[in-house]
Amino acid sequence: MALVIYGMGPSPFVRKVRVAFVEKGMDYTLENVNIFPAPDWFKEISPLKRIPVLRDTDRPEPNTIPDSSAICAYAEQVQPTPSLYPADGFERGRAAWIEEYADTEMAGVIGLGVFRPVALAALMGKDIDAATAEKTMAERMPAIFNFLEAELGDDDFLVANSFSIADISVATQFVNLQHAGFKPDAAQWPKLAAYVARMHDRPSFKALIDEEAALFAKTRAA
Ligand SMILES: N[C@@H](CCC(=O)N[C@@H](CS)C(=O)NCC(=O)O)C(=O)O
Repeated sequence: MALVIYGMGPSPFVRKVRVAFVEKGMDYTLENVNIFPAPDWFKEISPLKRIPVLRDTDRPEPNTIPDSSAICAYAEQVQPTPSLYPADGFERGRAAWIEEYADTEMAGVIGLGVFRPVALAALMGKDIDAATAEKTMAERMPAIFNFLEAELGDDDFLVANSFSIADISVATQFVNLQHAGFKPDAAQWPKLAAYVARMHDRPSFKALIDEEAALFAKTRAA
């Protein structure tokens, strides 16, 4: 199987798919696509003009799947082990809920309120809007941190106390927060802060975080 992921490194959704593939030991090639604006050929395989899109070149066309959740579900089917979805039906539903929470609520608040005004602005050579990021951290992020701290309880992972798509989906959003220079305060959210550090220490995340940190450092130095 030859798998191509179309996307850009700093996208949390592209990272989510790349981490899932690495955790499953699946090889892939990343093909960079700049979506600002999306080229015409890309719009044909991504009607919502969003990244990531997967192409399985071993299949006849149409051989593409857009959307990180759809791509990860496909990966689970073609490479069932290690599984990233709880075996128990109810827990699988919980994992899907946490994935959705990360992909909508966290991505919206972190993406628009923190990552874009600070890290993406720097990457694109635009003025940094630190005030918007600080306001989001003060007014919007505490509810997210509170929710995740409570969900974790005394467990190491978010659902069924084992590593799953829920952890990948949440932890990838925290990478974008970190690129903007923010993380949960360990004094206020100790379990969440330790959890995020643990997730980002997994080889699958660490390799990408290091790769992306170099990109942001290069931009700052330019
Ligand atoms: N639900 C989609 C969201 C993907 C998404 O929003 N990607 C962003 C980049 S992080 C994008 O392509 N934005 C371009 C746009 O909205 O025009 C997924 O899970 O893949």
